[in-house]
Amino acid sequence: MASEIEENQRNGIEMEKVTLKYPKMTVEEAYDVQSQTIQRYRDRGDEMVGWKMGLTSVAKQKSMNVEEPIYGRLTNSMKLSTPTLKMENLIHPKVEPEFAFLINKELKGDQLQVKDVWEATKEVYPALEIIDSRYKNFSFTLTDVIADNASSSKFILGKEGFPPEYTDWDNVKVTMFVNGDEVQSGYGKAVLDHPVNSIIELSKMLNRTGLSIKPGMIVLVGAITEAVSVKKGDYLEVNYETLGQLNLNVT
Ligand code: OOG
Ligand code: MG
Repeated sequence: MASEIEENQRNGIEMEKVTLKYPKMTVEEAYDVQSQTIQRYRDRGDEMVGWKMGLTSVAKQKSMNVEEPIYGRLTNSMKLSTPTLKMENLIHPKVEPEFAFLINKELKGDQLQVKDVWEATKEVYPALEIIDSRYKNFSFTLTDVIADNASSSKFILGKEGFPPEYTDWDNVKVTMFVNGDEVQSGYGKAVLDHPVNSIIELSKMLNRTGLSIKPGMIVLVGAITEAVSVKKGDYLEVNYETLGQLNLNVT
């Protein structure tokens, strides 16, 4: 399953849900498939650079018909270094405004407090995630989406990161424009009431299999608004108030 998923991720090929063949797959097994998929990226010389949380808002869980948060793995090859998204090898990408935490001290366990997370956070960046489920119609069950690395495809960070005390992250308003029209807006609190809670939740989930957030890792905390479908020729501007703006050209 991992080799099929890895190939479809790499080439942007649509596939049937894996649960059609393996309806009894457990969450643990799905994370194992995810881990083995990313091992195949590593075998090709790619490197893991962090984690992403997904489905961290009730609205997002409802719209995807899944009832709990999930995590995925981020690799170097997913990181965009220029604000250009090539449609080549993508299926039906959607863009989400997020925050990315840059962690500089290991975070591990299911007992973390807010203070522990902030002590281990070097900077927070405004960020965009591009998700691209490999499943037809962007439709999946919990275990399907976990096996497909939580729909991870690409991500891009803002030019500048900010120290934890810079602002109240739950009250930052994010507004997304596509081709000049406002399409979505939301506040940081859409992410589990406060983006910092997403890191606590991630650490808890990782701890079930003895994993942790390592120094130097980036964590995408989850979408602040609904994800927006994009197509070739689109131009996105995403405004993060005093944190600045992120742009993306879809080519
Ligand atoms: C799952 C990934 C969702 C987020 O930030 O909520 C996600 C999906 O909706 O395909 O990345
Ligand atoms: Mg996301």
